[in-house]
Amino acid sequence: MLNGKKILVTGVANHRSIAWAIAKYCLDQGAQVCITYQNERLRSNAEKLVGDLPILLLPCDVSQEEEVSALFATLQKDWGSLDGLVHSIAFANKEDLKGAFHETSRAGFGLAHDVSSFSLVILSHYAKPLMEAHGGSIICMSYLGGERVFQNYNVMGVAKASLEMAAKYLASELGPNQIRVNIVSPGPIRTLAAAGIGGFSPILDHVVQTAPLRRNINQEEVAKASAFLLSDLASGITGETIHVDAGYHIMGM
Ligand code: 1JT
Repeated sequence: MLNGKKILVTGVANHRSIAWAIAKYCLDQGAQVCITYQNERLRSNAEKLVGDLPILLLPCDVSQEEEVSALFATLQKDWGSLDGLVHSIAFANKEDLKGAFHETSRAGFGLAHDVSSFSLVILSHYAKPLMEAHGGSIICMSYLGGERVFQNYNVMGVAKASLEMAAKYLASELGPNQIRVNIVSPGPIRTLAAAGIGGFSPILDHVVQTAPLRRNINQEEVAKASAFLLSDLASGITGETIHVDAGYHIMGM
């Protein structure tokens, strides 16, 4: 499905990461894959995951512009071009994911938006020159909390709304260069991001009771939808959101 495509995957923290499932699936589908790790602390983790798989491993903290430009300089040198970019990065302070949203600090609000939304803009900016000769596909991970209000999701919901609109402005602007930009919106999954959330189990249980498929979804299902959007099967699709959520988002009462 992705034979010969060169795909950059950001946001691999550990074996549970959505980004890791996407990287492995792309590799299985014949792509050349590069994953990034945020800092030295997470480097050995990433190295162990990669093991002897043919995956390129490079550092990139998206909050540091020099690291983003260095990453794409290396990809330009090693690969010469890029077909796919996967944005699977989000961060908010723990205290901003509970209690009252109106108590979010200016710094916490800025941090969540910088890491979770602006990072798509800066990565796309640097990816554009590597993609524009042959076109490309950019995807990002959102959550329904960016469209509807969920208790405790708070500042991340506002940051996901920002991420989704950033993806649509990018889709409009990069479309003339045959670069597509789409959004994947998974249902809740137990990953490192969810580990910090007190009371995550009731969220998963509620999906089982409510979603049309009466179950939760897993990382591999997100990876399959992502691979579709990265592939030429989705050549006519841009600015779109695919909910990989067992249908949860269609339900009212
Ligand atoms: C972050 C975290 C982004 C958790 C996230 C996230 N996107 C989805 N989740 C899981 C989640 C969390 C809550 C929720 C539903 C799903 C934590 C670290 C920062 C980035 O509430 C309905 C709170």
